[in-house]
Amino acid sequence: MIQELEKIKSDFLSEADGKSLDRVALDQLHAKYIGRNGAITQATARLKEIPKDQKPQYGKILNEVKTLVEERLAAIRNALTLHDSATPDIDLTLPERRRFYGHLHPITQTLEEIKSVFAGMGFTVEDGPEVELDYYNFEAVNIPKDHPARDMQDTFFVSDKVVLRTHTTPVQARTMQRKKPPIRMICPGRVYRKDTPDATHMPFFHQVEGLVVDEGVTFADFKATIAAFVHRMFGSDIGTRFRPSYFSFTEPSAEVDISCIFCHGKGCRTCKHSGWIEIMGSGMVNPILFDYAQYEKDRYSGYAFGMGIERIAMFMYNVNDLRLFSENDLRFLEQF
Ligand code: 2NL
Repeated sequence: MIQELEKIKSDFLSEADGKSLDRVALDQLHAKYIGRNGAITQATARLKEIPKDQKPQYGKILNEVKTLVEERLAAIRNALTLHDSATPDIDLTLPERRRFYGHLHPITQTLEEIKSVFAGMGFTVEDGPEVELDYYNFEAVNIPKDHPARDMQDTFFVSDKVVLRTHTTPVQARTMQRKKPPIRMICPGRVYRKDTPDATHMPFFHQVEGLVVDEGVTFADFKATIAAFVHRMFGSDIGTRFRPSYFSFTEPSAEVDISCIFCHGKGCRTCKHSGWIEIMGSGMVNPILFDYAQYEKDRYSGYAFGMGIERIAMFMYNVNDLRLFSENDLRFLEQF
């Protein structure tokens, strides 16, 4: 009986000692010696058949062998675990996983660029509400009660006296009410018009308007400021031209064109073979607006301009459908 225990011990040592075992071999050894039908488990079960006088010695050796097997198996298992965590399965030659970085929306990027150019020329950036009083959106900027722009068809009315602003002009009316000249500001923001979405119309879009009011401000100041803006925004080789136009809040009024950034005036599809692209409306501030602001009409003059950011972004990035900017399709947005 005792010899049997010695044999179990020497068998185990010859199988376990000095060999590099993997997990499968380790599990097999565990089953063979201390599993449910393992040699040591069976030897323990035979304890009751051992004559009483031999029991203490048998029990002692059995315990020694069992402890030895358990300790040895635990040591092998520890070594395997250590090995696994010290050398994880990394293939250092693999290319890194592509990471997803978010970025600014193309409209935001365009807006930030416009803001930085004007900020560089000393303009402040002003903000105002998108849900606006009829008074600031229309009345204070000389759009009279019977003007077609006030039609329910064109404007989202929240109530009789409240609208979703149709332009950022009310921000300028509010700023003039709050501050005395000199004023040198831009106001970027979202505006709303009742339009059915198509490639060139959306019920909301973004505008940047600018306003300068001081003593002795002339149209020449406006031309120089806009030429500087165009050079910084589109390139120093891009020219500007001014065409007569009409806005109720400016007099005289002008559309600003730039020489086509794609064909440099030769004529292409984007500029409809004219060599020019319209980028904004503008003019000298209609003195009627100074009455609302309680500015001295004889003392001050000013110029103002307004541009659609989507329109600018469409030219800069060569995008041909306005809807793409608000659909949030990553296949589109990821290109910027
Ligand atoms: C356009 C035309 C324009 C203005 C906006 C303005 C504001 C004040 C006084 C005078 Cl407070 N004018 N804004 C002037 C001319 C044109 O926008 O086509 N925008 C997209």
